[in-house]
Amino acid sequence: MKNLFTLILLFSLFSELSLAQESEIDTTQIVNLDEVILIGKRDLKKEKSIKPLASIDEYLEESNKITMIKRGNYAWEPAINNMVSDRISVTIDGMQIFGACTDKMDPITSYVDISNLAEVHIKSGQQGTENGATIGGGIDMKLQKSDFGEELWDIGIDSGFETNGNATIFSSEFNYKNEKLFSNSDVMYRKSGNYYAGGNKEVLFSQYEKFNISTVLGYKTSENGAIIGSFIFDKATDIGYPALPMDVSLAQAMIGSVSYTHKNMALINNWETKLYMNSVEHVMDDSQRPDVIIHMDMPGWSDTYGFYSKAKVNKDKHELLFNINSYYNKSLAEMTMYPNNPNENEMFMLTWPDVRTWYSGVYAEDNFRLSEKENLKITSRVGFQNERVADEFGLNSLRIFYPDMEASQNRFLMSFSSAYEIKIKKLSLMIGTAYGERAPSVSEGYGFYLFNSYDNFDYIGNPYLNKEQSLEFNGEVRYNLKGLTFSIEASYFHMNNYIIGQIDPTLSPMTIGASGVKIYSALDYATIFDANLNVSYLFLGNWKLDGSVGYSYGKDNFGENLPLISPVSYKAGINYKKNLFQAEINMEGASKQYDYAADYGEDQSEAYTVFNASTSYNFYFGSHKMFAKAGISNIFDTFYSTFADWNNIPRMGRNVFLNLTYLIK
Ligand SMILES: [Cu+2]
Repeated sequence: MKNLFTLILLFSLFSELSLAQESEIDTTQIVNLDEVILIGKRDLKKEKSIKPLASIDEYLEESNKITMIKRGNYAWEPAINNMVSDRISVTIDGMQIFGACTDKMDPITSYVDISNLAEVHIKSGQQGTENGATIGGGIDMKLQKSDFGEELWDIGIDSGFETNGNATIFSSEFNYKNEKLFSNSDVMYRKSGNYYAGGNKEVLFSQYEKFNISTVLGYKTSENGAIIGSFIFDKATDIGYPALPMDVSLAQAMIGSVSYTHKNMALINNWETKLYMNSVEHVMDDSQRPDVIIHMDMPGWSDTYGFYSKAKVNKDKHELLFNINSYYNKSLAEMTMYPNNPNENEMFMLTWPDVRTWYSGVYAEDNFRLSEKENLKITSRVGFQNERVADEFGLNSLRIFYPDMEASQNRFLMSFSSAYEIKIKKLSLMIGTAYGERAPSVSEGYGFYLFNSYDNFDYIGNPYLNKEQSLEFNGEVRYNLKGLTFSIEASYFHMNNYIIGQIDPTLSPMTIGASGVKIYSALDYATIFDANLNVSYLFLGNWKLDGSVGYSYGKDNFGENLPLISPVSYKAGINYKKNLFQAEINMEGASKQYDYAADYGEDQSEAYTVFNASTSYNFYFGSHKMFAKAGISNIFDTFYSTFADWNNIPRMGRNVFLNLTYLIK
């Protein structure tokens, strides 16, 4: 808390000092509900503190709406409004894709790399339902695509090095376009050894290696029509998860799509129809770990086939968007246990019993400009979902607990949101309300003895769970004056039938050493509240000051704390930019976690503050460009772990990095 006050004091001091020299930039605009993170490793104008070759996870962490849950140095799990995987919708360019791990080791974000992407759109709560049902919000990662035009090509070569973990990054890309054709191709490779926490403490099993290749091809079929195909192959191997009892020997995805886009038809400005399929394979591995009592093989597979067709219509004061989508997913995971005693039998289980999920839905959105200064945005999604357990053995296993369980079940899912925005001089106000529903995930509905190392319980799914329902209120106030931007945003969620695991004392665990068995069940309700305060200030022409403070609150219906809710967190930075040179110093930290969820197996995280610095320069050699960025993170080599670190694994200590990107045109 002391740090926080120092920070606020510093802010007011800076504001006082530089009030006389305000910059002329006025960024007043109606509140934008969509936060966009630009993924531009070669966007030379970018003044963000991030490393250009940072992982997608590090880019996402820049967002105030997102926190990343960490089980190691790879494949962090994004949370929006303090809600993770099952409660949020994550898509790649509108395509549904689901991880193949029963232990959430492979969020969708781990199957792409920044070389594939142009930007990431983040929408909070029910504003994020364009691509699927959600409670917490939606993340859509937009693929990098050129447009047709005058003939142009470029080649990019990038490399990065980091001292902590001896991490190396190489990537290369080739882009071409003309009036009829475009293509974007890239390869990316990352490798890191074990990283070291503050005080030079090695974090064992935190290494990884990743290879990604992608290509997008566009062909113009007529004046207004185009066919675009995309393909991503992503393969990570030898990934350590220091927070978990197992590692991953292979996490691999193939993600493909073909789409047809037509522009400027009678009423429709843009109409895109896409067919897609993707296949994910995930293989867990405990063979590197010492003292394993029973070796286990735990592979998982997830295949998804789908389509969407979306149309944008601008008519009078309405900006309309319609999206019809459908997908079919097949999730299968198994576990084989090999006892050390050769006289005992191997044990085989289906942890995900080949669950087939078929979803079809319609989304509509209207952005209605009521007047020069007022805007009303309404969104709605209606969907139908069928789930079927396709494997007889898996179904019979679940029938041990649910003898009358049917193989198949149907649900209707609904969502609605509205937001009203008004601009009064330099002030923008937004208030919104929403209602949404989600179906239980595959693990929540059909999981079979899924070990959770966070609370040390085996989890069993529950096919009789009701839909989770969320009532949401949100608001935002934004104030712009010359170089000063100030905003506060807040969201409140009241969730009925809140799905969470509850102890069943009559059952004994399958995992040796586990504390017991939890069955997914529903609380009457739970509430989550988040608020964010952001300030940015441009002064003296070249300087920029940024700061943010976040507050969250989460309780169940007994008044007990929910797990994985952030304590008070803060960030502040000062940036200097002149011509081709840029430098920045920033700090980030959090208070002690006072409201931790002891009842759900969580322990308290301590307060921390870390400091980072970086500098960059753009070099021009004729038509060639080089962008160099160097920096140091966790300057004082602080040993710390946050509320979002699974089983308190410590974060990275001091790290010096250098990123070079070279562009030939
Ligand atoms: Cu896994």
